[in-house]
Amino acid sequence: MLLEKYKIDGHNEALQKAHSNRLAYCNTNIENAESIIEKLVAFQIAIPSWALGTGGTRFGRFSGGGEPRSLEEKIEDIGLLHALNKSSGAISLHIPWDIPENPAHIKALAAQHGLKFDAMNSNTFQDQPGQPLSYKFGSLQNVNKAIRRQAIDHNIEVIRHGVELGSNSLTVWLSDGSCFPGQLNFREAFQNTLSGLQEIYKALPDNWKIFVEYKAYEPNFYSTTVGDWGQSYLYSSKLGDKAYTLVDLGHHLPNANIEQIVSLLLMEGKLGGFHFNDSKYGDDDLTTGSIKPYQLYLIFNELVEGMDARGMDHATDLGWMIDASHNVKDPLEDLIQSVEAILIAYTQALITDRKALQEARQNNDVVKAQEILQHAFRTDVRPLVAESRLRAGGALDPISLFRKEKVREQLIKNRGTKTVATGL
Ligand SMILES: [Mn+2]
Repeated sequence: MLLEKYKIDGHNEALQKAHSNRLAYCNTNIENAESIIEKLVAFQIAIPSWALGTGGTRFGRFSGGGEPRSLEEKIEDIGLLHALNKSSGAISLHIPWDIPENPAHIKALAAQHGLKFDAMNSNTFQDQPGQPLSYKFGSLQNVNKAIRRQAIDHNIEVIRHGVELGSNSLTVWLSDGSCFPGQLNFREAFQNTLSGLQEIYKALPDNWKIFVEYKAYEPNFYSTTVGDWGQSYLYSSKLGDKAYTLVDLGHHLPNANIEQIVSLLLMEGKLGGFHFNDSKYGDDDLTTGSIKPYQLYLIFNELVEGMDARGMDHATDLGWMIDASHNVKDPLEDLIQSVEAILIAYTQALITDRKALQEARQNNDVVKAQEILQHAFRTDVRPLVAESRLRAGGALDPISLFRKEKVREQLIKNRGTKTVATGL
């Protein structure tokens, strides 16, 4: 289904007066509001194809109905999302869940919805039907050369699909590791993984990047072969200039200082991409900003500061993606919430008074430094985010419009109540 422009316009007209009042008040406290709005309009967050259904659980899945049944319907859903918020103009595909049978058609369909193809994701953490060799004991790290070869070939095939769609990056997340002491020789697992990644790296087109994603634990509970940012950095450094570390917010041990990790990776020019989500305990894949919004702000504060220090373009020089999905919300409403939380944290980072912060640091004025950060975090910047949506042609209040237009009810009518989208 499509959300007609006149419906968005009607919704915005009804809310315009109240919005203008809030925006005027907001602007009295923010000096560079215009340039912030421009940056927000440019900032796009890729939506993963696996976030459009309920899931994110290792146990039961409870479909909310109307889930997309095909890649075409996934693109349609992200198109709906993008029509509402104008900040979700990219899709991140997972192979083999979303193999494009007819790439030219898929590319054209995405373009109709204003969507680009962001990073491609390979999958060597599951066995697929008909797959000759099993990844039970790992893929690129495997002691068996033929299994390593199969995993390498799969990644090269993912690159090929991505080239056909106009993507220019590959995200590799490996579940490789061990569940018990003694199971693996750590060095051998590292070396096997490195040489596999080197072969995949060789298959990258010139303008491509490879993102090496790390994760502390799960599904392996004793060791993970790309287990933290240091290990990812080691692989990406050894691979070369096209290789970068990817930070997934849920892939750290509890209480890790993610903002510091981000800062140092940026300093070294090795931060490539980002997976947004939130968590209370582990890799919970909850809605971004739902549990620790202050941490999200602190991360964005380092991102903005570190990118500015290197003269990077906020919108294009890192891969911004959501990686979340769960069982109890409408997936599209959930994604609207995640994108909003990301844009709020980004805006708060943009209004942070860096000059004053630098002065406070220079004077070892710890109280002042904290005041500066918390002032930005406690500023209600939602009117600026809404204004950027309005200017880009989106809805002032996407969730209320989604509900008023009964989008989910229509999707259920078209697709049925029992549909289940591919994903975890
Ligand atoms: Mn991830």
